[in-house]
Amino acid sequence: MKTALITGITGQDGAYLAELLLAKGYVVHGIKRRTSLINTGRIDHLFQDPHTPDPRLILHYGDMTDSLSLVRTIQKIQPDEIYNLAAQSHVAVSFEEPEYTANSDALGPLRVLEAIRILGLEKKTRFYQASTSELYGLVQEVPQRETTPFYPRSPYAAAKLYAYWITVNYREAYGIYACNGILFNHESPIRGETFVTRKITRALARIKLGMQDKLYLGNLDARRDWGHARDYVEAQWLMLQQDKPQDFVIATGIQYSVRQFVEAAALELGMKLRWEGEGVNERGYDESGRAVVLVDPRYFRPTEVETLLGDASRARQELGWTPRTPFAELVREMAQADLALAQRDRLCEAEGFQPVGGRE
Ligand code: NDP
Ligand code: GDR
Repeated sequence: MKTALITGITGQDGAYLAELLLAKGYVVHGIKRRTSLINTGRIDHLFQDPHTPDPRLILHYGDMTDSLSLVRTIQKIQPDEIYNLAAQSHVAVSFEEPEYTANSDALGPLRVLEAIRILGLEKKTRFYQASTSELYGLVQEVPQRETTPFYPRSPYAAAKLYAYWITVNYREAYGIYACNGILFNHESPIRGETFVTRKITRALARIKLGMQDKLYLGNLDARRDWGHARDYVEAQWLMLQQDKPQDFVIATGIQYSVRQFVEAAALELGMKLRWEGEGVNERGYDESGRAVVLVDPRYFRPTEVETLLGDASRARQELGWTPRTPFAELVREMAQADLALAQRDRLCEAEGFQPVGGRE
């Protein structure tokens, strides 16, 4: 029975990966940070009472900015595999919190790699680093593959660039089985609510039910290669099962604009959106002429990544990995899940209860 440690287990990918590894028979440990409200909602369905004998999902308090907690947990668990998913993962927020982003996203992975070394686990523990298509930033080649030069465009991407290279360096310097998954955007019904796809499906569902009247977005022309998180965590696992460690691009090879995502979600929810004009004044109107989608420059980024498109040929050839969920299915799953949540919230409100959740 293999033992895995997932940092960032309470996040989108952490939840899908924990589910996958438990299904494969792993003992799964996760690091969660202290928060003032319990935030294990995404993994509650996997919860195992720690009082039962030999639970297979065990959570530990820790933080990517706290070396001691990382060393202590890794020493205790002696994991076969570490999936380093924890990060301040919001690109726009990284412009507001650049130092914290560097601490958690750049130095965090260094701390984990150094813990493997300090504890003498170089030959035992395999390491996965959650690298990102944001590394390509101002793109130098289309589509982007493992050999495409990087050009980061945010404090987040710059921090992830350090993490990418420190992973390569510890592989070469100390012989650690360490690899980077260069994952393009991947989404799901449990995507954080302030990433654009989830923001769109959540808002349109609420607009449809009359619980909200507007959706403010930033750059509608940004293009992304969007896949499903469920498919992408499988690639993370596959990367740690090979004979030799390598870095892989994980992507669908198809891109859509933010505007196209809005249109696909509206179609799925049976809402007709009419687009008018060009540029920042552009608005979407519903059938009765009500403005629904508006551009708010507050959501523009100081430096933007306009377009990303991945080529996952190496993953297909060497890992046998291909994405399974087409774009329309991803949008459908997200829109229907958010419609169900909006219906629940509306029922709560009608009965005089405050729905759970917060606001951006
Ligand atoms: P999420 O934002 O959903 O999850 C991030 C996780 O990291 C959460 O569990 C969060 O905890 C935890 N975390 C954040 N800061 C710290 C810290 N200082 N110490 C400990 N834990 C921390 O991200 P995703 O699941 O979407 O992404 C997983 C990883 O993959 C991230 O590193 C992200 O940068 C990277 N990535 C994501 C892509 C995507 O499209 N989803 C694409 C490419 C890379 P909490 O729940 O308390 O906030
Ligand atoms: P991204 O995802 O920055 O690609 O990072 P996000 O969904 O935040 O933005 C995608 C694109 O949409 C544009 N956009 C908006 N974005 C947000 N969040 N809110 C808006 O209102 C809005 N309007 C337009 C953005 O400008 C951008 O061009 C995600 C994260 O998961 C990272 O951690 C990961 O590394 C990359 O994907 C790959």
